[in-house]
Amino acid sequence: MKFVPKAFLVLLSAAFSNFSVFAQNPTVKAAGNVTNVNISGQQIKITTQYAQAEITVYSPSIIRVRLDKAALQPDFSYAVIAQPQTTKVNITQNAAQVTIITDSVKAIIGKAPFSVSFFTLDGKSINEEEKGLNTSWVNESVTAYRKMQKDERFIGLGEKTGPLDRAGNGYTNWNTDNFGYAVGQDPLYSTIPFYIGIHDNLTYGIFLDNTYQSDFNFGASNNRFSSFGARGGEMNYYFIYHKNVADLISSYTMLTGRMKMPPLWSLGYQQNRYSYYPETEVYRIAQTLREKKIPADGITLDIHYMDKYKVFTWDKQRFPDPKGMTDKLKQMGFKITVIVDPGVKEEKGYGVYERGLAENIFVKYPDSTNYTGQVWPGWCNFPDFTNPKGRAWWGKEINQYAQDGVSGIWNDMNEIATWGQKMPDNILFNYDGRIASHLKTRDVYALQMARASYEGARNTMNKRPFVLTRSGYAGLQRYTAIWTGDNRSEDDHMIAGVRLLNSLGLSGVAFTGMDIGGFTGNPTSALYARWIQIGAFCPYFRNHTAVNTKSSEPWTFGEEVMEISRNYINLRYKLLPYLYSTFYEATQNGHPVNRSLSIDYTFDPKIYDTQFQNQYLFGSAFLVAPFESTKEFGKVYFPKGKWYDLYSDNVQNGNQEKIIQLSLQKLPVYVKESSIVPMQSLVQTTAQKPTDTLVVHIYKGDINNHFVYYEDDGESFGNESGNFYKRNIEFLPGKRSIVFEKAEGQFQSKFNTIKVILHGFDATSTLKVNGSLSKLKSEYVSFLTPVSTFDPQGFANVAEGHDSKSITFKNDNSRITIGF
Ligand code: NBV
Repeated sequence: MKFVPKAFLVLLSAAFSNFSVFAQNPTVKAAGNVTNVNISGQQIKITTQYAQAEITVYSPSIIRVRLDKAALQPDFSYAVIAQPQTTKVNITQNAAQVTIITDSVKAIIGKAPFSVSFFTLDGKSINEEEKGLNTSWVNESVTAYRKMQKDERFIGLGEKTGPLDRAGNGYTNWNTDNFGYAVGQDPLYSTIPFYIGIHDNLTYGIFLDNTYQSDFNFGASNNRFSSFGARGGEMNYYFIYHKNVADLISSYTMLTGRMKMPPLWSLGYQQNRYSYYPETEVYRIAQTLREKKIPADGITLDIHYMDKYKVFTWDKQRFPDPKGMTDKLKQMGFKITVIVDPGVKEEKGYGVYERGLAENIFVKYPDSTNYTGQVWPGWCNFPDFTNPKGRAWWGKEINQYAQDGVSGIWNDMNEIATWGQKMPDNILFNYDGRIASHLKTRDVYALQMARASYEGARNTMNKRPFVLTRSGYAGLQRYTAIWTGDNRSEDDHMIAGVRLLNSLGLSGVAFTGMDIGGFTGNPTSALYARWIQIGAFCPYFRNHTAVNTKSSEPWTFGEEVMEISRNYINLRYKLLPYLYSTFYEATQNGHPVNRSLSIDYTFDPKIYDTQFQNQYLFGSAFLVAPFESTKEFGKVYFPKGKWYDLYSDNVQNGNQEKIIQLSLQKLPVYVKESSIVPMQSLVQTTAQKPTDTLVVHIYKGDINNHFVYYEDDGESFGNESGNFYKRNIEFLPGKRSIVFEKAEGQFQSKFNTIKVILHGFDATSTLKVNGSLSKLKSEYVSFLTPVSTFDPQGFANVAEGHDSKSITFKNDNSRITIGF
């Protein structure tokens, strides 16, 4: 053996075997031991040997942890809008630890070395520091290592591909343009660093609010820890503890905000392609939709409407009179959404560019020259949306669209995407007065663009704007809907898309969509039909396809596919009262519209099975089982409870799997027992009034249920000051009653009559409305329209309906009790 100096051996063993000197490791640095603790109300400031920390109680269920090698910087977040709530909390300390106890959770801050772990009040471990690894830095990169719990599952993290249960996988957040992405690609377009951990009948959430490139490791290639971290900035996370996933989403959206009521028209069917032009083509699409009786509310204009792709302009050859066109389309019941890209062409005399230069709002190199990158219009400058002046300038430019009668703004390419897909690290952003590099700003750029679009549109359009974005960051739900970018016309993309929307829903974003039919390539007729069916059960329902692909309107795949498409779009329109109320719920508690089964059936291992992980609830009532269009049979898992087949009313008991025969004409959809589903008559556009009867379907079951029915004018901001109609509807099997509580709000419902349709009730039941006996009527119920123009054996069967009972009464807004 060669001679090794003793001192060196001592050092080596200190670095690798003795964790207490871990902090002195020259490559991996940690906080070291606590040297000072300062408790003030709900906040604790801590100094350690090598770091500073701040722990703040935000609510009984939310505790925030900040940690940095240097002193903590002034606090600032683009995502979090909540302030800490005054919370009853007990903070004590001894030589070894500081203990924080709220009404919901206990946090223990270890002193030697500094560590943070969370426990239930009765001492069960929820989420703990992984001893020895702790939170540490490698250069500027900071990572929190948490102990991997037995059989721990991980869900959420926003727009991430992969399985519902993310255990065993790792992910990166770095907003990226991904034309025709692979089905398992990571990262995609947007960043939501919030995930939910599940183990031992416990659920918790972690939101890492750090806008640098971030990384999450849920046990990929290791069985020791899960970790989250970022390539710069401070360790800044919110730990949330609740007994169920739904409450975790509520607390997360309490922090990062909830969506506002969308315009009703944006929930209707949207027809889109890259690109419809000139205006006669737009009229042709609108007219054909009407002629073929395919309900629709929106047409979206992609980049070819612009003059040489210059944002805030129109190609005057193709669209000589934008206002005239939007007016005419409005008369036909259509609203126009236009695409906007952040790149502003560098061109003398182009007003938008000149005004941007004058306001000095473009992103800059450190030598104060504007950064120039190439995209659709050629060489462009990029507005700094993290500069309040930049957002205000953009907002004013939106006024042009408002004047032109545009109703929606579709924010594309905002990752930022440029040709070559490489932006220099050193370009500088205002970051609301805190000058930051591209490394810190990239992942929030799109959020701030969506904000500028929302605020600009809100100020200039006088009506609720519809805003859509491709990229974003945590909190995007406050301003915008999101779609999942350039998917492919392939079966596995359709199914993966469902999981993307479900994951976004777990991460606080309710208003989500994917390109129905697929963006790149051409779908088969069967795939198109299946995708439209699924689209009818997605929050944002837009058909879209790339340039140079086949036409992709519902009528281009033959008569049968058109019938199928129409049937499901019809159903979507009839479901609007249910859907609009479900969106209202999202505005109140952040719960998504597309609900992964992990929300309600968190501890049922079956729902994570790859065979069943794509199933979801659309709102509270509908269990959707999406299958590839190529399959003839599919296996559905019915979670606990009873489930009605939407089409036949046959009842299926839960806690079991069932193989079903699939058909092109029918998407497997089931209704949960005790569900309350308000519906309306068919309309061709939300601009058309339905008949004045609200039809409320009640599915008999053994569990209590309630549904908040919500209505307003669908377009103004009056709802924000009480101009709405809200009514709690309860199904109480124990009391054998259905209760319509007194209506609340100043808005007069458009429905003068209420018809209750009873599913699964005894045909002989007698009903008492407010105590007096009422006669039930027979009712034939079919959710799909019977069609007999072709293939009577196949398709007509799909309209299979069933007999039910109904009762009708006047909607006088008073409390009504129906006894059965
Ligand atoms: O603006 C054209 C497309 C648009 O249709 C698509 O939806 C976006 O995701 N856009 C991307 C630009 C690049 C397409 C290759």
